[in-house]
Amino acid sequence: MTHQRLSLSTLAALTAATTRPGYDRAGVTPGIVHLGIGAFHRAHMAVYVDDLLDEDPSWGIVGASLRRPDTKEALEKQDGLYTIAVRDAAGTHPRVIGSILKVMDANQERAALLDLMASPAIRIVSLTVTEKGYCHDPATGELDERHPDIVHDLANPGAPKSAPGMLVEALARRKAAGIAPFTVMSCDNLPANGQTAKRIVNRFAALRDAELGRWVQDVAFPSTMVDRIVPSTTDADRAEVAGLIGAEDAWPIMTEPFTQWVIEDHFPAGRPAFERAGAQLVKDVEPFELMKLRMLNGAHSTMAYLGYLGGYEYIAEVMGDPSYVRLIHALMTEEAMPTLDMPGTDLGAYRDQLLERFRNPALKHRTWQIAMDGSQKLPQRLLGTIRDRLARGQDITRLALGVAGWMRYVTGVAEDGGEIDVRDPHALKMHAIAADAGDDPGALFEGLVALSEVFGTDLATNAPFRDAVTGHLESLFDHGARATVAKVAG
Ligand code: CS2
Repeated sequence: MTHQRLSLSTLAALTAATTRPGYDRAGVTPGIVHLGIGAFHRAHMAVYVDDLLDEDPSWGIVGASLRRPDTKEALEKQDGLYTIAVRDAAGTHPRVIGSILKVMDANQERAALLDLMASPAIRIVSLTVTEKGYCHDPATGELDERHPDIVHDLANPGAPKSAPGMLVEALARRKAAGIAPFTVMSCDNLPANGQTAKRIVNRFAALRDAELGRWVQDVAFPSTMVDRIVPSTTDADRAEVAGLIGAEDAWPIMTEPFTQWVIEDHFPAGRPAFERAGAQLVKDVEPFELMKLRMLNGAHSTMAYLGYLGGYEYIAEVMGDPSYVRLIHALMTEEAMPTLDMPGTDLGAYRDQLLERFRNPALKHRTWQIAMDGSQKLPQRLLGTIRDRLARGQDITRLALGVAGWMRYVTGVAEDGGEIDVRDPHALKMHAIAADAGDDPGALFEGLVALSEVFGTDLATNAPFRDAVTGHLESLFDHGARATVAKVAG
């Protein structure tokens, strides 16, 4: 059956099973610009804002895509509307979200986007630009001043390409017009994401001009911990959503029931009442970020590399293998949890809830998707935990297996000799390192730890770390991922 396209004019005709915006969309005005309008933002923050627009319609979102125009092209035809399909074993529940008023292509509409960001109505600029969008050195957290986009933006400050360049140009325009700054809210999966954004934006502004640098020091950068699992949407998902809502949606989002958002309450220019939509507003987000990165994401990346190598396409399949479950259970319980300082939080219950979420049979979350950009993810997911434990002379067996899984994965050669499509900013460099090392675990280790922006010099020269990782690598080359996981998990 062919359906009409989802839009404001077809909203009333959607199936009764579809939840729709509970406010008058025509009365919503922009208060937030969001940079990096990917699937995650649309499954997370845009939903919280959608819950609040009935109370205050001045917080609509204008999204900006920094890289690809596909979201803009799809949502333009749908008046910004799209479906989130919330899936679990019990079924799929569709909800149409209306909080995104429009999407702008930062490359095509740079001037108009900067004008909007500089206008007084915009009080928050939020970000999901991924780890690499910060143009920083993940090991030190400092701006990478040699990054080609940063070099470009410092030479052409009025026509920036990078997220730091866009933020600083918009802030410079506000300063020139006598308009108070917006709050910058990072929603990326980085530790101390607000601090990181602040460090990078402040440095970029100071490099542009000392006075601007001083003015930008007063901008607020609250940190946030964000959590919702969002696999990429497939054509089969689109077909299912069309049937469920009774309209064609080119850009739906598939996600899980669980959602969590912990926000540092520091918004001098005001904010929506996020707590009314279920967000936790706290003084210090950092313990929550560490808990999520080290437990959820640390386990996720470990399952992604070792699962992919072991022939598992989806996380739920990995969870069907008892050795892998024992491995990540022990990784979280024995190695990650003792490094966390979370008085009042039941970490065992948090872990058990994560295991349940990973088991969600309806969520087709590919190991390959999570495996992407490992060089940017490893530091906060596994290496920080490893550092803390090594400093106390503690065991790192399972964490080191996660790292060895990554090293084996980025060789680009699967266990059956086929090619792995490694997506990573360092993919080419890593390919060359692996080609030089052949199947010599020691050489592969030495080549990869020389990526100092990932490992720092401390880990590169740490003997217990080297011994643990190369021991696992040897087993991965000789016996494969499934046998190695079974051996380590016991
Ligand atoms: C995943 C995360 O793709 C990945 O690297 O580990 O995107 C994960 O699904 C989210 O952080 C969950 O909040």
